[in-house]
Amino acid sequence: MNYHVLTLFPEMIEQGLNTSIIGRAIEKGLLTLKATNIRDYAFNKHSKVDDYPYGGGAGMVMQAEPVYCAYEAISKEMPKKPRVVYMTPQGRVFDQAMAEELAQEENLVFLCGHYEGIDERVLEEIVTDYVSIGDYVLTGGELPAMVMIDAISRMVPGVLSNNESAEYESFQDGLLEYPQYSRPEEWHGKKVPSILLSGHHANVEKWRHEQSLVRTKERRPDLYEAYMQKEAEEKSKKKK
Ligand code: 6GU
Repeated sequence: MNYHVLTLFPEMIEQGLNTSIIGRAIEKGLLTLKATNIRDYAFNKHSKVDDYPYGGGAGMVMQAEPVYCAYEAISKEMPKKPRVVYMTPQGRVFDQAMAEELAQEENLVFLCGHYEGIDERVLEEIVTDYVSIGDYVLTGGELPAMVMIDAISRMVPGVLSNNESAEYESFQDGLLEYPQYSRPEEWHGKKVPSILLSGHHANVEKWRHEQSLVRTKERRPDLYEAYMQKEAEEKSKKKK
């Protein structure tokens, strides 16, 4: 997987993703990450990349040409036109299924806007996917791009160790993860559930699944409903 981020703050991307699991995957050559400064493609001597919005209003708009030239410079190196993800609160909300789908791509371009946004005309020409990370407003697209890169990278083969990618995880089957415990057996008067000390693997699995259900129902009733619906559908399919 090769990530290309078009941004006014390349150091933010590079600094944010060079540690821990993602940093290790880059070192191993499983991922590449290149942040391109849109300002390097400004066409005036002051390296200005924004201007006032036509029609008036608050703030500044990122101009089309520098964004387009930055995109052209990186995409001409690629064998086919890449998916270009524009980070915007007006996009489809990012989720695990989208992370899994995007992890199949060879190249991914993330376009990060600032100010009041980017001139619509260049978006029409280069953007393939409009994506939001949730219903709140951020000052720029860099943090969302980093969030997406982290979630997508986990789905790239080899990035997680076998241990880390162990089958049971939040969202793997649409349920939240069960609670985890480590030593000591008793802490602040609280004991580890005795079933986890029993060594009875099947009972442990059953308990964890029940805990996942209880937790999902309590904390994410929306996911719980979807899970129950899916279960019911699968049961009725089997009957037929
Ligand atoms: Cl993807 N970008 C920006 N700028 N703000 C956001 C967002 C994205 N998702 C939620 N808020």
